[in-house]
Amino acid sequence: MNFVELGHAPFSRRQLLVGSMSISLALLGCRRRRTSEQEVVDLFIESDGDFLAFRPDVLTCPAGARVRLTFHHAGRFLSARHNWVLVYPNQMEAVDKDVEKKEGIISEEDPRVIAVVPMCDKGDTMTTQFTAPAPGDYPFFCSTPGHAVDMNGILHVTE
Ligand SMILES: [Cu+2]
Repeated sequence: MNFVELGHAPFSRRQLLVGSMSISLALLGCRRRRTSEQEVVDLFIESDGDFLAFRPDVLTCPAGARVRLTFHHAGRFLSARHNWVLVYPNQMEAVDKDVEKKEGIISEEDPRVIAVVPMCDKGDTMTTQFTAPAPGDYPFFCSTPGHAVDMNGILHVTE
């Protein structure tokens, strides 16, 4: 009994090692492939000078893409702050109303929110990254109290 156990122990340990090594290699391979296959899309949007509007007000990207969105506050005279908030369909009014008394500061933990560029002062440029959701039209807006009604647009996510 003792002899058999001794004889088998090193062999099964080696098998185990080889087994776990190939599993971790497979995982690594998967992860690497997924990252390189994920399309990266750079989007740029700014405030329309001192107007309460985005320029452009329609953005497009493919579903599943890694989006790097840069927002620029292009105001030159007015000191109102702007941000860029992307939400799920039909959530703009509710999210906007909820932050009305918090100077428009959005929590990234809010499940209705897909992505947020923090509040920008005149001349600021900020970037956010997110994975584009399923195909559809997603509203974006500025959550500075009173801005969303004019300062909004659509992210058009294609197949
Ligand atoms: Cu604004």
